[in-house]
Amino acid sequence: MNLQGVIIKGYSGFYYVWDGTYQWECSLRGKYRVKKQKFLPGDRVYLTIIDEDKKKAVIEKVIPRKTELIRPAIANVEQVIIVMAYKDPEPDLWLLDRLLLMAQQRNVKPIICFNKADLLTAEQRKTLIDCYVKTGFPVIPTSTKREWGLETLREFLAESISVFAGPSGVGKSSLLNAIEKGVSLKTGEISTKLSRGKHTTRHVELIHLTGGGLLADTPGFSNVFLPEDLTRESLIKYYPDFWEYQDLCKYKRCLHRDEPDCAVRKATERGIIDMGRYERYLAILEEVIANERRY
Ligand SMILES: Nc1nc2c(ncn2[C@@H]2O[C@H](COP(=O)(O)OP(=O)(O)O)[C@@H](O)[C@H]2O)c(=O)[nH]1
Ligand SMILES: [Mg+2]
Ligand SMILES: [Zn+2]
Repeated sequence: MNLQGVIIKGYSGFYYVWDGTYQWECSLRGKYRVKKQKFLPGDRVYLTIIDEDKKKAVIEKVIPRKTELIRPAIANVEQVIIVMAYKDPEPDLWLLDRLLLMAQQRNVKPIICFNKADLLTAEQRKTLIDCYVKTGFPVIPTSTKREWGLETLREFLAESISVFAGPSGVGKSSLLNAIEKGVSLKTGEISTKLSRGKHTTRHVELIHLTGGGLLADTPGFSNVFLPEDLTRESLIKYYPDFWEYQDLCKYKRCLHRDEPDCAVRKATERGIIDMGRYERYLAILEEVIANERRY
């Protein structure tokens, strides 16, 4: 074993591994072939070089996964870049809140990206993102048309394994192309498969960025199911913008719905907590309670 790297894709019996400088075409050591073990993009592996010039190697060992996303199937994802457009399409804040919840629940760091900043005035943009700035998660306004925010986004992507998420049409592929000039060739295959709508059979590929980091483009989700093990009391764990107030509620097990002396509701009435975030919290809470009854 003389090299360490990350699988960026599997393709017709080979795995392609990025070591930080070079890409290696790898086959599996016999014991893995026998076990018919499946490896995913994002898996960290040890290699033995077979042919230095042709960049061929064998995967000797796989480091246990820290996380595993199912759709897209990628191991060890550290960050999800949740992309919404300021406009065209209108931001889907219901989806955004669900994606924030899912990411945190799976120990993936969420980063919010509002794209198409060129379509709104500075003031209009501020109104939209203010409530998310309050969550404490990074919020990055971008425009691929004007090349705004790309350097900031690059900095967040360096060093990590990240995936894009968000509805289609918000500019995920455009962002990837803007961040990594000349990547369009590499993503061409993905785009054509996408346009045929075959999300599930599509092979997933991580792209190594010049500025560092690995990134996967995804077809985007429009519907996200809530995690089944979410309970009514645990929901607020995923609302950092509410935390300051929850300890001030009269009842220890306050769900911040209609309980007397609820500090979260009061903070909302005073405009400190964003009304929209709170209303969507209430709707998700109802859904969680309905799910609890079902199981
Ligand atoms: N005005 C504007 N349009 C953009 C921007 N980024 C992408 N678009 C356009 O939005 C459309 C959808 O972009 P695409 O990258 O395919 O979105 P995806 O479905 O999320 O991958 C395309 O027509 C892009 O040209 C932007 O920053 N500003
Ligand atoms: Mg796309
Ligand atoms: Zn409360």
